Amino acid sequence: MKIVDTFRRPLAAAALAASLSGCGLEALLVEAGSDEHVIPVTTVRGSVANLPETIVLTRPDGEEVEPVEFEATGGNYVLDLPDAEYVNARLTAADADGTLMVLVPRIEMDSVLDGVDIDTRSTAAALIVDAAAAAGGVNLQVVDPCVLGVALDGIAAEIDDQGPAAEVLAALDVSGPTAPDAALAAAAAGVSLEGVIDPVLIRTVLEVNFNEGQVDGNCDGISRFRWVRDEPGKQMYFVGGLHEDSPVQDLEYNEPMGSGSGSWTPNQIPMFDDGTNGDEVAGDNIWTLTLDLPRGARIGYKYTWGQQGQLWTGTEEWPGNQRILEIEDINGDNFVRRRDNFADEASNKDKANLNRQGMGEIDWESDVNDDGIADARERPLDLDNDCTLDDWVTPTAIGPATVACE
Ligand SMILES: [Ca+2]
Ligand SMILES: [Ca+2]
Ligand SMILES: [Ca+2]
Ligand SMILES: [Ca+2]
Repeated sequence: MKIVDTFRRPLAAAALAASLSGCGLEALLVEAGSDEHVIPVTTVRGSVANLPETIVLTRPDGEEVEPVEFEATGGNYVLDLPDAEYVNARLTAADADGTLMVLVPRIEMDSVLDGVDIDTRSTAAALIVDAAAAAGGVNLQVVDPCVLGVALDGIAAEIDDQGPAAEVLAALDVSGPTAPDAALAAAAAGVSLEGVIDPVLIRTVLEVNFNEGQVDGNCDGISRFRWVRDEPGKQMYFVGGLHEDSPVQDLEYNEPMGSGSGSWTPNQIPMFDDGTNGDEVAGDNIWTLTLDLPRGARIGYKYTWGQQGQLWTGTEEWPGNQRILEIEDINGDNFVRRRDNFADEASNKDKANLNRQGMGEIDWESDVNDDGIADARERPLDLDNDCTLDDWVTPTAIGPATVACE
């Protein structure tokens, strides 16, 4: 608790006395000096980079909390709030030149929280969180404050490391405050409000387009049924396993890829085209499998069009060779997303690769089409099937891999 001068804040004291009646604290109030009463408040302190007349606390539901007392001198402020716990609160400091803000994950009841600095840096972080919340359709009311705290720490580290968040800070127009949408979107892509990003595993979303009329890495039309028998009752399966070049060799990761027995078994691991399990659109003939794999692992894989338990012949994209993929998040969105066209033999196929710009084989570093993206990595999506990759697209049908927040 903290002493507040009741001459300056008689209303607050009266309200408090009323709220305390019945809980045994009236005696304390009566026995206090004539000009000082014991008022429990929750205090926040820190530096503030502008000259606000007051600082407003807003709860995530939009409710504004009137301060009990506010003082700012020499670039530092003390904000006394009605005694309560505040979760995912926003402090806003406005002056004639603009508005600064800070997001605070948790302010404990009857406490003094120091070091809540309000400046362009905290404002950039708040805007990035807002952009991440908007992009993910997440309301800060339901975000675990521990998760918000980790997200803010991550943004601070990214500002220090000159990552995308630093660009938001550099571009900040404090009078708004606003920042360019592209910079905000790039910084927000790395922010998870649904949980703490798993430092070991990364959500890997593998998609294969089985539509007629797709083109391969040479921009030639693909014949889906060159190696595959066109029979009714089939669906898409995935099969693969850790590659012999993988620095990670924990065999447990082979099971969900269909090679838990020690060898690849086709037509065991179904892919989804029903809008579940990370599949973005039901029934669009783009099939999805979501796996959590170790960051840095290397896998081999291919797709089969078959019936559960069917053998290789007449179901695999092509016989003999495999696709290769390094589990590395190139665009920093906490996913590895790889979309392939079924039976594309000019893409990330390791041997007998038909890309005319290559030498028939690719390795982990190959960039056969010279677009700056290694062929064995995730890549932007080709959204219009013109053989030119267009945009990185973060999956929206499923969240990233997370761990408990502590
Ligand atoms: Ca689909
Ligand atoms: Ca990614
Ligand atoms: Ca490439
Ligand atoms: Ca394109």
